[in-house]
Amino acid sequence: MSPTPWWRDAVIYQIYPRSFCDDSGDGVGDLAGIIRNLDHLAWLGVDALWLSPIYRSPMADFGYDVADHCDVDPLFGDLALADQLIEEAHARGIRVLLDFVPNHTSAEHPWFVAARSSVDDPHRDWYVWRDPAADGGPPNAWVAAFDRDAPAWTLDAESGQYYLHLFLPEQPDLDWNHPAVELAQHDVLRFWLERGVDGFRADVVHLIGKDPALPDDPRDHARESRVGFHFEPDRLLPLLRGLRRTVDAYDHTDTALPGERMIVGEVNLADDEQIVACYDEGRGLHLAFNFALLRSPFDADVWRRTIADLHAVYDPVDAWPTWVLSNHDEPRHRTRYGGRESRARVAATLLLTLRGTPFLYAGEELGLEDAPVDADEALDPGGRDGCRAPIPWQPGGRRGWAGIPWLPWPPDPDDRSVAVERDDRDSVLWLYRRLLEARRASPALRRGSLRLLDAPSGVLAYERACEEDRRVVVLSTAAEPVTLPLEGAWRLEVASDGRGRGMPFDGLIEPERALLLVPAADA
Ligand code: TEU
Repeated sequence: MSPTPWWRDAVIYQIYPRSFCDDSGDGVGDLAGIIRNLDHLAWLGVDALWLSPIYRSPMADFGYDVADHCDVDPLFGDLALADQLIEEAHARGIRVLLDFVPNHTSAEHPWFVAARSSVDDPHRDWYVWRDPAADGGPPNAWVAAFDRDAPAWTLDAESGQYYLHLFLPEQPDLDWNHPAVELAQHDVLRFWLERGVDGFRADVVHLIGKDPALPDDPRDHARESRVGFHFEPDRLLPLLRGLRRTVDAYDHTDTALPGERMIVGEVNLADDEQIVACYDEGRGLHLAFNFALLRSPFDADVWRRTIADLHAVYDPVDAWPTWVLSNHDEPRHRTRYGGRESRARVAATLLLTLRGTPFLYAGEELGLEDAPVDADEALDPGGRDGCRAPIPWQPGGRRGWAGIPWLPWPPDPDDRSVAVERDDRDSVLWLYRRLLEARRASPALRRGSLRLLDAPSGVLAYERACEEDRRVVVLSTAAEPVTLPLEGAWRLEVASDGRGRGMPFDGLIEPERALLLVPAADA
């Protein structure tokens, strides 16, 4: 692996295809809608895209219930459009990651249809089947995500056995203890690697290592979805090494953007040690999601502890961190912060200046909030519609969508549209563009060290350094202005509120403001 593979320097932008842009007129975002807006993403300055699933699916979990891993659902387009998207993104210097869903398939996947057809079918053991417990109920006490009152098991009347599903009954878990499952899923990776994708985001990849005994949960996790704590390294790490070998075998193969392929694992664990174990000192995942910022309040002191704790675990084994504020599963961070745009701007400055690979979620660069979706209009079984509202591209009418979108618009869709914010140099969109530009221009921000600086409560300050290149970030979540004297003379390179660019830093940090500082001599 080269000393600085692209994915250590990159800013990766998540697209939830259904909600990005509709070109076909059916009100659901599609691949043509993404292709149509690649120039905007190049203008913004992102380095890679991660597309949530685009495969054939009954859409019980909006694509995370895959019925054919090697075909594009007609809602999104077809394989030719997928090839065109990869080619046109590469032509703009943008890499493409697809979502790899290893832990489960759709109940309508041919593998499960065969498995369910007979206890003797060769595919039967590709899934997790167990006889009922002595009382006739589910084999153990595991509960499913989305509905903690529902067991993670469904009885198949035909065979009298239960099958496991850590998510919906429409999403039966594959059994990765069966070699044929591992082989089949590696074929899926090769199918897309051959088409030139640059890597994968691996959905709940920590769940594929399962002890066949399927032990009951420890008492302190009773009635809690295992997604948040399931970790069986003895079975998981060998599987991750296998995935790594398959992906690395395609490094530097012929594509417009030669270089490493990579896997970023969605490891929904909260324990830094467990997450780092999945990197396995370079033999496992290239990257893993760290959801600490996504789960923390708008609080400089919490962020400081989070950063210090993470680097104490990651740095000794050179595990390269990731950082993320929002995704398609959680309320958008601006909504989490009470709707205050100033807070979202501060968080964006933090996200794009920390040591590690930042992930953006489409729409955060516009300062979008969650769309209000009434319970009786909810479509998602996980209650996540609000953060999946359609992206407004221009003011008025259908806002750049060919059809009427599948979900309500987010608040202020005209003022928050791409076209309006592109014309407003003080917009959130321009803040993201400036931060991405500053990051790209600074080896310190892309790959430098991070040193936390002394600061009063409510203020976070850190220095990034790489050889001669240095930056300092200071931010405040405090309610009152704070003075923070710094060694040396510094100037504002980027301010979260857009004010004072190029001005000397006088040591004053105002509430809900973040400053990216460059040495005065360099400014
Ligand atoms: O998410 C796993 C996961 O942790 C979420 O289900 C989370 O627990 C829940 O959304 C909290 O609200 C991945 C995908 O990101 C998610 O969209 C899928 O629904 C899920 O796996 C199953 O594939």
